[in-house]
Amino acid sequence: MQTTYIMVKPDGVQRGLVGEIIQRFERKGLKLVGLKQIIPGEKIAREHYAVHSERPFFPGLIKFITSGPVVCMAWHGKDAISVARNLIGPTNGREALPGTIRGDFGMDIGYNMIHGSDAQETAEFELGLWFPEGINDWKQDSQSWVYE
Ligand code: D4T
Repeated sequence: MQTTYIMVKPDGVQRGLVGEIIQRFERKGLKLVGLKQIIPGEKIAREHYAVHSERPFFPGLIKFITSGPVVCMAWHGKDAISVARNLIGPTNGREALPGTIRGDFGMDIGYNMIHGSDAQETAEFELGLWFPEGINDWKQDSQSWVYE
């Protein structure tokens, strides 16, 4: 079992896609263990995207991610990290297949609506960064009909 960090970015919030996105994770069978809306400050944005700090798109990326509210989520389940990445689709919406979130709603790489952790270590780092208060441990009864 894994927990992954998922975030609806400012473009997804502005476009009113929060409910649509949450529904896809919920329907898949993942368990919601953390949810909140925040307007990220520059410090947390820079920490989150530290791996890209030398890339030419970094300043624009920080400006974008701090431009308005994001919706921070933690989702738990079997192989949750790769399952979530598959629901999200590849970085560029024009190349993402229909059926994925980016494939259904996105066109440009800079406005790709959603972030999902890409590995166990990054998930742990990002959950600690965005949910310093911790996430919720609870039993969802319907999970016994999701996993055999
Ligand atoms: P995130 O990290 O937001 O889930 O996206 P990906 O994992 O799919 O993609 P990424 O880390 O390579 O890129 C992070 C973030 O930067 C934006 N970006 C990326 C951009 O604006 N221009 C670019 O050329 C690239 C590569 C989009 C996502």
